Amino acid sequence: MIFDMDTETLPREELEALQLKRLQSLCERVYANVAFYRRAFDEAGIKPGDVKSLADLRYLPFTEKQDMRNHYPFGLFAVPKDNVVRIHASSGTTGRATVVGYTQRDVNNWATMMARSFMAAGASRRDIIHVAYGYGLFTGGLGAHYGAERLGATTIPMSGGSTRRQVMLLRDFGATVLCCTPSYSLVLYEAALESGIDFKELPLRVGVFGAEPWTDEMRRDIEQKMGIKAIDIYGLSEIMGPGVGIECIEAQNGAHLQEDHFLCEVIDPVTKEPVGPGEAGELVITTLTKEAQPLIRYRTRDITRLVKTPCKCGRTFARMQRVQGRSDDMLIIRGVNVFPSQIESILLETEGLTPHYQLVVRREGNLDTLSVQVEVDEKIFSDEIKGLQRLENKIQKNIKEFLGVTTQVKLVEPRGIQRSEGKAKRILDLRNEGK
Ligand code: DLL
Repeated sequence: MIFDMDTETLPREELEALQLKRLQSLCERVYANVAFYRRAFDEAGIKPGDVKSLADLRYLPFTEKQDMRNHYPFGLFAVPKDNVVRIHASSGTTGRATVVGYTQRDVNNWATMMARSFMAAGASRRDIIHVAYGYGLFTGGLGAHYGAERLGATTIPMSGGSTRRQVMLLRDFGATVLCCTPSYSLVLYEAALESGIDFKELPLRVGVFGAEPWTDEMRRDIEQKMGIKAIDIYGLSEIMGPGVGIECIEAQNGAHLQEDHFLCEVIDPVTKEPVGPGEAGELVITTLTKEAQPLIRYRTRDITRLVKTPCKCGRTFARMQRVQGRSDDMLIIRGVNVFPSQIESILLETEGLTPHYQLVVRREGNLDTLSVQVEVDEKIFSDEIKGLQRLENKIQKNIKEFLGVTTQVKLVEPRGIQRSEGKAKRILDLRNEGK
């Protein structure tokens, strides 16, 4: 089923006409109301009236995370502060937090986009939606919450943490849809097993999982263990929060981007020029309808590809392929570029390994080295040492063969890798610690 049938299936020419109209009005708005953009347009020698077609987008200035930090906290608002009804912020482990503001209309649009997303994931008002994304400044919890209510579903505002209690309530309330990070779904699964609860016997049928990169191999593992359909949801706080894009349950093949609200491009992160159709690069998003804090050509750092071919669900919105990783997370190991997700795919194809892993990067002399720590399952763990060493060598060889990087693989006992209640920390970077 489709929540906004007319909009989500708009023929592409009509969609593009709508996007152009919205882009033109956006340019007028930011030029008139945001000093940062007025200056950026002036420096680029562009006036809002110069935007005559969507192809003119490429002449507009980019916005980077650093620009948001430089104007911390409210310097990029395009409306008076009194019109802002909500603030979110991303934690920012390094540097200042990135702040995002919303007007009432922004919050309403977001709720609608999340309701669309739930419906694309196969949910309806008859569902019980358990929201285990964190509530607070993080956009996951409240974003999913408002969308679930807009859909008319029964919403459980669980937030993250208290894992054992979550599992009990999942069972007792009979949740049919679970929202959390893919890595946390596995933590819930383990906790359930320990409490003698089998997810396959619960009414749960869909997981709406995102906020961190994950692979199709990880999806298969989750679906098979939990007996659910696992749907990929994409979003980022700077642009809105969860629901910028979501896979449909019919195809489970790339997240449909909400193109009536977001204009999406893929660029080469080095030359900053658009890549060819279907090629991989950095996703860049322009918010077409955001009032409080609109952004022009925001560089997400997420590496993906856009697919515009028709989808069997009937939606015409383009699909972004799974995020390969953030350009910031790309490791360069002895000259070879590698994303954690590529290692994850190889690990999960190997029998006896669990989806719990961490990559440790160190510096030796001038070179970065990578060690892969991955948990084995109970069965393998009871093997003799020789067997474990053989397995380590086999994984090392596979990684070398498929990705061309030399790694050191270390098998870890079951539960030896730290669990997270939100985004999993896949990379432990010890390069600056002199180790
Ligand atoms: O993670 C918003 C969100 C909440 C999305 C719940 C989905 C579900 P931030 O904390 O600002 O916002 O982090 C955004 O997380 O730029 C990506 O690098 C990554 N990310 C988000 N969703 C996915 C996904 C939320 N489905 C950053 N696949 C983004 C891969 C994702 N990476």
